[in-house]
Amino acid sequence: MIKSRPQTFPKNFVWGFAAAAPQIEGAAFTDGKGESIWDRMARTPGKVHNGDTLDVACEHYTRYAEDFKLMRSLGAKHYRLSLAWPRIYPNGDGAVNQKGLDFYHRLFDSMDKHGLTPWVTMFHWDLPQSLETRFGGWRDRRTADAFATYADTIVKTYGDRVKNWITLNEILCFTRLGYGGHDKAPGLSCSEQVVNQTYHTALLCHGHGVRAVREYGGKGARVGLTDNCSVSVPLSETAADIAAARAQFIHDNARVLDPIYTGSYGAAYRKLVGKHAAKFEKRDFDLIGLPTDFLGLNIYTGTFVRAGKGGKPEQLSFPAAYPTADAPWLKHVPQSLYWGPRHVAEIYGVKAIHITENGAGYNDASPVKGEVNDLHRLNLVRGNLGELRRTINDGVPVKGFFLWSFMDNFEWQDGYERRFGVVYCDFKTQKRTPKFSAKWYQEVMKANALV
Ligand code: PNW
Repeated sequence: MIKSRPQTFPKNFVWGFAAAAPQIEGAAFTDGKGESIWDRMARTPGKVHNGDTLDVACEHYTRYAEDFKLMRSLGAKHYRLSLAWPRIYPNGDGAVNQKGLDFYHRLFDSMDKHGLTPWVTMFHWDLPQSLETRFGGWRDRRTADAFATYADTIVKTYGDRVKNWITLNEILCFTRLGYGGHDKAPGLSCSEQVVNQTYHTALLCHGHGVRAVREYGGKGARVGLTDNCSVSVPLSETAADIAAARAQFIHDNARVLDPIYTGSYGAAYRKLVGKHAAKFEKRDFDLIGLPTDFLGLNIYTGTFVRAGKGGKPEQLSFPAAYPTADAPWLKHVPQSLYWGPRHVAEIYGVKAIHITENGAGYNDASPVKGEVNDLHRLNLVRGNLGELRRTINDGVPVKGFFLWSFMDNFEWQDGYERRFGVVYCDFKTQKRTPKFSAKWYQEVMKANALV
């Protein structure tokens, strides 16, 4: 008999689920919540698949207790969620909405009751529409001033019960993909200089988030950014291709990770943006470069890089037959979970990394006899976790993994068709059905090992 060796993860490894307020809460205009740029976008014809809105979503606003019960029954002890800025400041700044603050008190009470530790993202794309209308949203630093007040408020209000803070989710997605002619809200096509300016406003907000946690977070508070860095994977794990992938990584991530970890716009940034650089004030970097406690990485995919002539990095395109999820950008590249963490540890000296999202988007079929067979998702995540374990075993400091997502939800421009949950959500009846992947992930968390 051959006995398999347990493929264990480190002691105290953080296992959990991830989700975000606008994608699950619904109640888009309840209890004084203000309109977000996504509420507006969803009402703009042709912008969101099927004309789907965020109005109802998973009704998590009223069903959170049963959701936490299910989450806990699956064995999770950690949950990454976001707070809705327009619930707390309906106009982004000005008067605070007490009913919004009260909702998250109830939510944290319930999490506490179910033994779930919160990891709170301050901002997950739902910018108050009023800031877009009055200031031009991320194009203008008055949005960072408003964020500073919002961050102070939430850290002061919840700091005694929330110890893990994430400032922003995926700067690229709400800056370039919102203002640079792509498919995220507010759906604008601005100049390259303006796009770089939106990044700069976001970096300022990140800095304010860190500052707020240092000032008001209390004992044991930790803070970091969640970034969806572009992950370059060496075509072969040879010295030349590894060096090329590393050079590509530095180049591709010079708008976000470089300024945060070096405290300036350095050579990599200037080379990347050329004459379209953001305007900034020197003191901005006192905020942007504030030390953080961990880095969150959302990694779903990567690109292959090889060493070309003279070692020059060459990014390879994906052939049509390359295995891909129903989300067309989600190419199956399990090694991205190895190389993403390794690059940030080697290049920026990051000492603690959390995978704050990983998962797979498919147009799953509805339950049959109470079961959802999603072997495609299960096997993809399993392959990813194998590579994550390999990077940990090589000495890369990965401390946690949050599966995206707990249940199917509003998948931005793809509406409700594209499902990322391990729990199936029937959006007509709001019935939740754990898929095969949920039951498998339950065993992984229980064993603290790949099973
Ligand atoms: C993330 N890409 O978005 C977000 O944080 C989630 O809110 C979202 O639901 C999830 O991943 C699935 O899409 C991404 O094009 C969107 O590479 C696009 C990309 C990556 C992440």
